[in-house]
Amino acid sequence: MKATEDEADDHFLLPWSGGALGLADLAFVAGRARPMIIGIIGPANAGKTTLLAAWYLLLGRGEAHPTDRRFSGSFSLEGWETVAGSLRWAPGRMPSFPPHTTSRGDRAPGLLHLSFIEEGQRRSTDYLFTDAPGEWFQRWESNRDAAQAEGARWIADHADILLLIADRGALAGERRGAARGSFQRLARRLAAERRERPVALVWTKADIEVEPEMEQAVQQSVLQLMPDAAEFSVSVLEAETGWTALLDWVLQARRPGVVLPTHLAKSDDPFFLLGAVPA
Ligand SMILES: Nc1nc2c(ncn2[C@@H]2O[C@H](COP(=O)(O)OP(=O)(O)OP(=O)(O)O)[C@@H](O)[C@H]2O)c(=O)[nH]1
Ligand SMILES: [Mg+2]
Repeated sequence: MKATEDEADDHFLLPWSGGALGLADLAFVAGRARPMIIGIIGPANAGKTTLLAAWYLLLGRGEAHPTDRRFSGSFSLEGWETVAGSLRWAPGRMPSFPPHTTSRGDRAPGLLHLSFIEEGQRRSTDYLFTDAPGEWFQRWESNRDAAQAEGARWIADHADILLLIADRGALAGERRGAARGSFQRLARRLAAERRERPVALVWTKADIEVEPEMEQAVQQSVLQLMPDAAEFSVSVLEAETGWTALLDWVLQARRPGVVLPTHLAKSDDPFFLLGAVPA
């Protein structure tokens, strides 16, 4: 991936190190304008980290071409390399996958940063993608206030765009009944928490066949509660699946017109420093 010269000044000459960003780094990214936060919500093993890794690799290889936008830098290249390191796949061949995301008792997700510049614009827009362990959402789906679901609550509170992951592997597997029940609880929780934010149902592992009744039940559980939800399917075994379409949708989604009260900037939560910066 290569940034333009302008953007290189902007991004790459900063003395930045480290992997994914943490909460304390948010104010730094938000120095330009409030970034868009993309919350990736799904159970353990659903393919959330793989989704991020695949985007990074496809962008790096020039195989994902978001409409009217160019990649223009990242503050978390090391973090991207860490998630993508094991996913160097060739079309049609089973890749090795990123390791399970561990929570280490964290209270907020790892954040991976990308910025894109829209054609004809001078300023780029920052995007932060959450990479959170599925266990957080499995606690949160049945109890919003569950202990050790703090990170899931953080995402539900702060994300601007929400991706709800449906794992075709789990929904086709031996424990598919339990996987469906768990997905439906998660969809209900998300519907209760989403406010007007854009939501997409994202089927991962599209190479795996799911019974049509199962597919319909899952789809319905989302559409009944969130009729405006978009829908995408992706698979790392099929590079031509919806990777670019989903990325396009994310990059074009707009946050609902919420104006954060400025007194939030005095909060102890570093996220609210973002409220102090005009979008
Ligand atoms: N068949 C198939 N398997 C996939 C695909 N993507 C991911 N997987 C499998 O799903 C597993 C879990 O993927 P991850 O991306 O680690 O899942 P995660 O949602 O980040 O999981 P946690 O970090 O545990 O919450 C991988 O190790 C692969 O075995 C895919 O496109 N097709
Ligand atoms: Mg993960």
